[in-house]
Amino acid sequence: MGKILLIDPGIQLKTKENVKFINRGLLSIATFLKSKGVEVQYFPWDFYVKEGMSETEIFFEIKKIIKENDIKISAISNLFIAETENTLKIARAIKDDFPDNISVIGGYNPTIMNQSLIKLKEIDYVIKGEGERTLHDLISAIEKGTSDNIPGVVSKSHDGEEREPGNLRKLPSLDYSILPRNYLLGNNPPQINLELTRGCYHNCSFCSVSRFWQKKVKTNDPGKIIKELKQLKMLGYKGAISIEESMVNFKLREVKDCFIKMAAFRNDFTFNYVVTRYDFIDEEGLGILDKVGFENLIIGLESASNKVLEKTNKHIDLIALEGVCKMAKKFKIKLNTFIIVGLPGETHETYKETLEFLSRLMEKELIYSIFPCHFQPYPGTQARKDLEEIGGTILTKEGNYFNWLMRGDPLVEYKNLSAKELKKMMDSMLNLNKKMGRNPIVEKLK
Ligand code: B12
Repeated sequence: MGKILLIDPGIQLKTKENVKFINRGLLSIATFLKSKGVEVQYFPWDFYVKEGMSETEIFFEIKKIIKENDIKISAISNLFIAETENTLKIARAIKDDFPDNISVIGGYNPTIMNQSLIKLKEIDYVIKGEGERTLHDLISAIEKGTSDNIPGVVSKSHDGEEREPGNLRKLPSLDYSILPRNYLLGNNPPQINLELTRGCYHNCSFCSVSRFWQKKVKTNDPGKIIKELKQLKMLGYKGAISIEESMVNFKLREVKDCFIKMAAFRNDFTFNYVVTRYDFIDEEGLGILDKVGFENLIIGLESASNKVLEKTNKHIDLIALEGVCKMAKKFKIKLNTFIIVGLPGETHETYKETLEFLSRLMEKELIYSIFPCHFQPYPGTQARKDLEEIGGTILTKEGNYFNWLMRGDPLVEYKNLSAKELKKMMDSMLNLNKKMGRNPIVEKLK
């Protein structure tokens, strides 16, 4: 088997500072395959966009790589529903010129939508769930000519049984030297998310995570994280580091100790934000985050109406959450919250409750800024069922994947709340930030 091409279709987030992220899942797959002796080439679409290349020129570049390296398998990451259109466009362009090239896709959206995606002629295999071991098994089977009936793999003729996520600690620490040098080290380098855990114990109605990871939580070896930071420093990486995952619990000794070691790198990188749950934070943890130099802490609040929160199954106690905001005020790190506008069950009253709660906490300087997002009814989630049950309408087709982003227009509307009203709600959320003159994260990502 020759080289395998791993393609990151990039993220289309329109950001003022053109913030881009390394696709951690795809790099983990590349690292694992390399450790098993597979020759890999990593293609980050965003890098070529940043270089000012047009779409046609980028396709030309991909095809040149396939031709020159005689690549037989192209594996594309499709992490978000919002990037599916882009993913399929890439798969189609490759199939058009190289009909024998085998295309594989994996990530959140293909896992959930595998049965419809496998019907497309540009897709040969869909991998469900965690990708490292399954893609390696598929490659080995293709080599032997026995590629059917592999757990976790969907082919045109077979739907492989679900495969449990493996032991995260046994995967190698990421090898950043796989990435094109100019991408990792050039101007405006891509941001890096470190990974302390995979999966989630909770089962929030609007989220795809616990279903994807089969309600399991896998913890990483902190030693691997420190090894990654050492490699990044050695390579000369000068970008920003963040941690955004569902279950990183700053109350745990192992997590605290890992962050204490991270503080040794505070002058080497920018540590810009950490995302976690409000009930995973304590004073000691906040003090350690300050020592590392993290600028922002973001917690998922989603709504400040108990009626809406109950339906999300997120288990948030607003009084306890306010207590955490008070605790965080003693530290340098700024506390910000994610908010979802228009969750099923939202009414003018519930929205007013959320707005009042946020205004009050922002005025008291207990919340620095908010990060609102329109409700996105991902396929396979409970919130999507809730929306259908109350007669809500999805306004964008799944094919219009670019609409599934951030805070442009609402994706849904309800009998009691029109899209126009939801848009107005979003505007007043954003105004809360403006009024306080604080838009660090929102402005960056707008
Ligand atoms: C970090 C993160 C981001 C980061 C960086 C993403 C990146 N490029 O790495 C940023 C901030 C950019 C981001 C943005 C958004 N995100 Co986000 N993000 C995450 C988060 C928290 C972690 C992802 C991660 O790094 N996981 C760790 C790695 C190791 O796992 P992984 O990426 O899943 O990769 C594994 C598998 O997916 C699979 N796999 C992945 N690619 C491939 C490719 C192949 C070929 C194969 C075989 C397998 C495979 O194998 C990998 C290794 O096992 C997840 C939630 C979560 N806890 O997982 C949400 C999540 C992926 N995001 C989500 C969403 C919706 C968004 C936004 C649309 C947010 C918004 N509301 O607007 C934007 C979209 C940006 C855009 N398109 O422009 C959703 C996707 C839901 C869906 N069904 O589409 C998730 C699941 C959260 C949720 N709410 O449910 N996100």
